[in-house]
Amino acid sequence: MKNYSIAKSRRLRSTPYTSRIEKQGVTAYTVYNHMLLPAAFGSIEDSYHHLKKDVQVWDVAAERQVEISGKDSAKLVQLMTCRDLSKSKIGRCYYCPIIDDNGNLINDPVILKLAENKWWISIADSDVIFFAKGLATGKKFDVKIFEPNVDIIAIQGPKSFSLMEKIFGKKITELKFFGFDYFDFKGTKHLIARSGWSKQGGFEVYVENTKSGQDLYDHFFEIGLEFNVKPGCPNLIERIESGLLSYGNDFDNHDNPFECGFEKYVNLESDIVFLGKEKLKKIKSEGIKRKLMGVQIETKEISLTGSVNIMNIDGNLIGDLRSACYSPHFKKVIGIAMIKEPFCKSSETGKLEIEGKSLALKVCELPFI
Ligand code: THG
Repeated sequence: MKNYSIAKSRRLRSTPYTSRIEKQGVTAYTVYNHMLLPAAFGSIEDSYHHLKKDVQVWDVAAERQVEISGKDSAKLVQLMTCRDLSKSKIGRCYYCPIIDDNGNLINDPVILKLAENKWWISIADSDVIFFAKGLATGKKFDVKIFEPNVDIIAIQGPKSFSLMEKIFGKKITELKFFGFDYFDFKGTKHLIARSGWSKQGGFEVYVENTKSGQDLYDHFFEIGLEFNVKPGCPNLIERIESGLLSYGNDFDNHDNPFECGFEKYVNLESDIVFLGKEKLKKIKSEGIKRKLMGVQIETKEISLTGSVNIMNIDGNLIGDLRSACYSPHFKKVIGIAMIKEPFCKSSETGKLEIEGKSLALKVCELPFI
């Protein structure tokens, strides 16, 4: 397949680390929240092996924040998500489906509770800020909503703990998963969370002071030499094997949280008020008609640019493939697909056609590993 370069412009925002990753050899970009998000530093498979063994530093500034503050901020944040945040604590992150009035997904951010009346919604790729502003206006809520200058650096991989300890001290290793606190780097405080879009362990630094963040970015590579640190980015193979879902790829505004395996983040029993609650109750009582599943495909390479229909032996449509990659672990292509009932069960078989070739596949549970 021919590759094309990306045409940069003001609309396609750079990050404070763009010049650095370009010196370090970024080879592909994707666009996320109207911003450059690195997608490869050479071979994705080499990067996958390195991420599972050592430590990587990622420019994930494209994970933008929607800051909501003010008297009605907790009410507005709760109105947007089906996850019960009534017992949420300051200093914690919460993975929260954002739901519209049809009970469909708008985004799947990490929400940080910074203070009783101050929240950051760390968004996936859709314009949550306009949804929030529309709701606030309609409901006459007393809130302030804007996108702050926050540019996340993620430190991911098993050696991220040693690297972070060397820079920030022992205290950082005591952070619990999805907890955050403030840590000093050369006189500047940074919010650091134990989180990140890989299952290899790691941290995310929410950089507000750009200059200090850039110094810290460089410092990671000086201090990290002994841990074989490398620049990286969210890795397609690692995230599919781990079952980390991607808004816009695996699901979008045509899908509901039950279909996407988010039921543990849906709270219909408590008396919280959120958009789409009645719709979700109805969907739950009627039962879903399709679900995101894993698939294993009998081939060694794939490159998806959109959905691909999945048929069964009788030639009936049973679902669509939404993401896929070659998995070094399974030694075949694996993918994430929306599969219709009654076909969404392990060991169901099917086929799909790519570039005129018919490939056999097997349905399986998520996550793969
Ligand atoms: N970090 C931050 N912001 C983000 C992402 C991130 N915004 C965009 C995107 N990623 C949002 N999507 C996800 C998807 C999964 C997770 C985080 C963000 C995740 N899930 C864990 C899991 O599935 O095991 C834990 C979920 C839980 O609390 O149960 O980490 O990566 N800042």
